[in-house]
Amino acid sequence: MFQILSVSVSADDDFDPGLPPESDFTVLLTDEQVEGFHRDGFTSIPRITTDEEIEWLKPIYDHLFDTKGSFKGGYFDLARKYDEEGEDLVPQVLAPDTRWPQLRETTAVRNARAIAQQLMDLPRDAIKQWSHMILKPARIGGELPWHQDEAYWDPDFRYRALGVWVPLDVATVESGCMHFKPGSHTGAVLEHKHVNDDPEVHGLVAPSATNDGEVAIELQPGGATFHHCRTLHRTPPNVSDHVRRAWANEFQIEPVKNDGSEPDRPWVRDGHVAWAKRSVFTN
Ligand SMILES: O=C(O)CCC(=O)C(=O)O
Repeated sequence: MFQILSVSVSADDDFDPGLPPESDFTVLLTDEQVEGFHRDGFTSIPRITTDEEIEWLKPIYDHLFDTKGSFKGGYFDLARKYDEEGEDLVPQVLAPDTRWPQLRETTAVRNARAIAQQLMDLPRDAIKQWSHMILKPARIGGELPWHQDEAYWDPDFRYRALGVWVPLDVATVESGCMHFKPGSHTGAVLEHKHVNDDPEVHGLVAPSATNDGEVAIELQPGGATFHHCRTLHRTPPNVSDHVRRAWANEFQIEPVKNDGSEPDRPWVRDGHVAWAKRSVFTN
């Protein structure tokens, strides 16, 4: 999960996805699943939206990744230096819903928001939503190593946030499904580094995290995982013969300034400097 950074949207093509298919499909978590989320820091459901909506989302998703340019700065590969030439291994599109606000009117987001409210026990207006999409190409999709989403964020603020991750394709261990460390959300934000120890690479890694005790959640398209912003999670490389597309929706309250006692996160500062120097912003 990533804090929204400056991205500007330009509608420089005429692709029009229209409105999402209408559906009254509604899902909430059982008491057991809510309890599991609070105990383990994650839970999952087999379905958050309809097959029809997944089919509506796919051309939007593919268009965003095919064109790369609809968002100035909002497209980059998580596993290598910003805007470096080469084949994309873990490309990401930030805030696709600023380009097509109807993405927020989907069954997936309606159900995800209702479940976020259930898990955070907060009124609807208190919870903000944003989203990003991460693609793992068939056979060559790279890994996203162990990290906590909060490690991406300014340590001077207190957060209440969770991520809802929805695959558009079958997500298995082979294709890069979500893996979680149960209970890790109750601890501190661990020391993180940028991948390759290079602040020009957006992805972070918590070097002290190991795979011991991890839980992999395999899902069919249209299923969903939910995780707390401190839960350690990773996704392995996609070694399958099919693409792994996923849409992550994030729900959070407005961050609140803390008392300054949270340990510094120098990697966040280094990352902001590298982000501001990107050629897409300076040229
Ligand atoms: O899509 C992925 O591979 C990773 C997603 C992730 O880390 C997240 O949604 O927080």
